[in-house]
Amino acid sequence: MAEHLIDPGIVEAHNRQGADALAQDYEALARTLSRRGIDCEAILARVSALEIAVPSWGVGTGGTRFARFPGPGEPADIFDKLEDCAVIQQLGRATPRVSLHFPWDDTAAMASVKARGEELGLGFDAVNSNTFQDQPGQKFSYKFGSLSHTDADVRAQAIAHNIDCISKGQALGARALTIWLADGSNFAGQSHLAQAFERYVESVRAIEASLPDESWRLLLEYKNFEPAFYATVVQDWGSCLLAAQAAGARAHCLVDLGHHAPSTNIELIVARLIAAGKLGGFHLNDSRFGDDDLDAGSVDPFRLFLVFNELVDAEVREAWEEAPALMLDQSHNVTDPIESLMLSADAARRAHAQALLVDRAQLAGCQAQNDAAMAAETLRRAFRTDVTPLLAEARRRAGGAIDPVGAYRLSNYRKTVAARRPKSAGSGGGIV
Ligand code: RM4
Ligand code: MN
Ligand code: MN
Repeated sequence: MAEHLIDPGIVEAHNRQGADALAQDYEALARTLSRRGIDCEAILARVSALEIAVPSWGVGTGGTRFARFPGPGEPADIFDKLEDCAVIQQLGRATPRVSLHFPWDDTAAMASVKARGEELGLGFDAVNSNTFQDQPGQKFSYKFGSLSHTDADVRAQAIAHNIDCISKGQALGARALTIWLADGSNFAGQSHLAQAFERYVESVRAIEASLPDESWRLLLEYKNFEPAFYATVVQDWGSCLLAAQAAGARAHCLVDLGHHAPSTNIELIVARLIAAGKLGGFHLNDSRFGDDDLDAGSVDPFRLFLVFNELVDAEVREAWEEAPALMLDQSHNVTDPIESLMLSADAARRAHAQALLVDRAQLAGCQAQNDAAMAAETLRRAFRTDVTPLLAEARRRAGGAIDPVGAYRLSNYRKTVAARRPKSAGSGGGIV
């Protein structure tokens, strides 16, 4: 039995208030779906099984490059972060695992992190390495790159850090390492475009070879720009796919929704990576411009739905051996991170539910007949279905809150932790 940080009595009382309305709304939805030949209970079972990992770095207040405005009761270390993640899971019941970032989550008490997770009912998802910042006492600087650096000693240091992350992940029971590489250049001619990529591939090949066993995966991110603005070594899904193919069977691509130019057709990229057998996972978030790291589905829920539509389609076609891992990756500046992460997990489940409602036979028929209008309408019909009662019912049955944000606010959790956690300092900007 997991330790509950929010008094279950508060959640129960709050649920009692919403129970009648939910029962009526769920029944109405079940009737609507049944008219469309869909069993609401079957969709509920599928949605309840969808698990999304929470990023440890997401529970702190991030910021922009210009400033960070800390919130009250921010987590000071990984143990505080686990508590916040446990609250997200207690109320939302969609996020049973946490994704750690090293060295941000390093602690002298590393051995007890797993045990604390277990007490709180949390497991561990992909671990993340960090060669985009220099750490105190580090021998070589990453100012001019890490895994793709011109100097073999710097590359060796970055590879060793990644291997260290793998062993930390092993101790936690994780089964994947995610690498986001900041390497790139700011001036034409600064870096040899082909050779930098070759060096990166050689480095990730060494890391893939260090994975403990066949169950492990190496997840490679790509990002179109930033912090390098002229050329980024792994700037797009094509580069990422080339690297994953060269690095070995356990290397896969990770699609961070925020790592594309505006208006990029991300669901098409998803379809291509599935076809190549190299879609390893997602960092879900939303954006208007680039790596904005806004709450998933907050700007463009239809795009999130279209991504999940590709995933459901691939599953129906049995297009993969292992489903891609779903993780959130976001940064908060003006919201309480706990609320934002609960809402993002809910948005992912909503998109999944809507995608499960797509009439695939009808869609295939429209496509075969080149009936563009009805094909689009088939998708929109699923997207327009309000599955809110289904998501709430899934949480209620799993012991969570019908309305997680409402229950969270009622609990005064943030105020309680603010009283005992040290006040976090503001800063001149930074990502997390
Ligand atoms: C990057 C990338 C990585 C994350 C860092 C914090 O933009 O998305 O996944 O580790 O941010
Ligand atoms: Mn990411
Ligand atoms: Mn990012």
